Amino acid sequence: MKKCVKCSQKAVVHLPHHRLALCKEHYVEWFENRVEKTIRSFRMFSEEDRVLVAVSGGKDSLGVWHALWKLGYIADGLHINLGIGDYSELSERKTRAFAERIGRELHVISLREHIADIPTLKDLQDRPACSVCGTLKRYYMNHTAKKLGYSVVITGHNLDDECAVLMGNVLSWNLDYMARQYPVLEEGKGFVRKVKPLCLITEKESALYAFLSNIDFVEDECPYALGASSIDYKLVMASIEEKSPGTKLRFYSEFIRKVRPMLVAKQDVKLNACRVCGEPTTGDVCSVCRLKMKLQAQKVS
Ligand code: Q46
Ligand code: ZN
Ligand code: ZN
Repeated sequence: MKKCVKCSQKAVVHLPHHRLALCKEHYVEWFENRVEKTIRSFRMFSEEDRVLVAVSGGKDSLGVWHALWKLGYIADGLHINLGIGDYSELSERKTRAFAERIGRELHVISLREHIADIPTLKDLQDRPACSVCGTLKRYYMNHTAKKLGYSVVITGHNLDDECAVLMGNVLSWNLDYMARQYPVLEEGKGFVRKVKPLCLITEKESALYAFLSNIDFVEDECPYALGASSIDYKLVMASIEEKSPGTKLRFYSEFIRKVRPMLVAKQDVKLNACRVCGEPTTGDVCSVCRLKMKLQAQKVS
């Protein structure tokens, strides 16, 4: 029987890549310390910032909100209801219940009221649901945070998510996207700052924290998640990790340390304010306003 390295009680968690065995209480403490250290080492935000957590109802976003609450940070939540049938209804319900449990304010917006639900937009666009969904989530996170006076948006992206994105970008050598992959996306040019305090925490570690903290999260995957290429990349990374613990952490953190600084120096993206809504865009009218126009044209015809 493995013993906790901190207190010698029975260990419930074994983290081979950190060479750690921990009991429940010390695992929760380890996780929260790691979140705190990540926030500090990347200077994600300070006490003057007003912080908004983007919460989907899944383990990662509710977990990071819970950890921030335990660490004494004041952070409110933002839930975007995507209008994906029962999945979205359950996600909103669990997010509302969690906000009540920790006594923090939750803002809820519905895509159906702002533009249209994801199934409708997916049909309109003939693009994968996740691509239009990702664009809209980024847009409304930024737009809502600015409107409500928050200076920082926190997302629950974990190490597995970051590795999958990095692998996708490496496989197509998308240097512009690689240059933008960092745990902190600075504010400016119409964007609020966006940060990822779970970027050094694996999906398994995050799930375990949620479970041990009795967080009631949505366990079902979004029905559109199947078939996303990120799932294939995650499976590949998982099998390498199994044989060589620590590979994910090395792949991501060494990219951040060694490769990204070389790419950033070459980046120069010009952004304008969208002619219709004022949000940042590389063109004249942003992709969300173009989507709205397309929807309007479809209604008229
Ligand atoms: S919610 Fe949206 Fe995800 Fe569903 S449609 Fe794809 S991106 S899978 S995190
Ligand atoms: Zn212990
Ligand atoms: Zn616009």
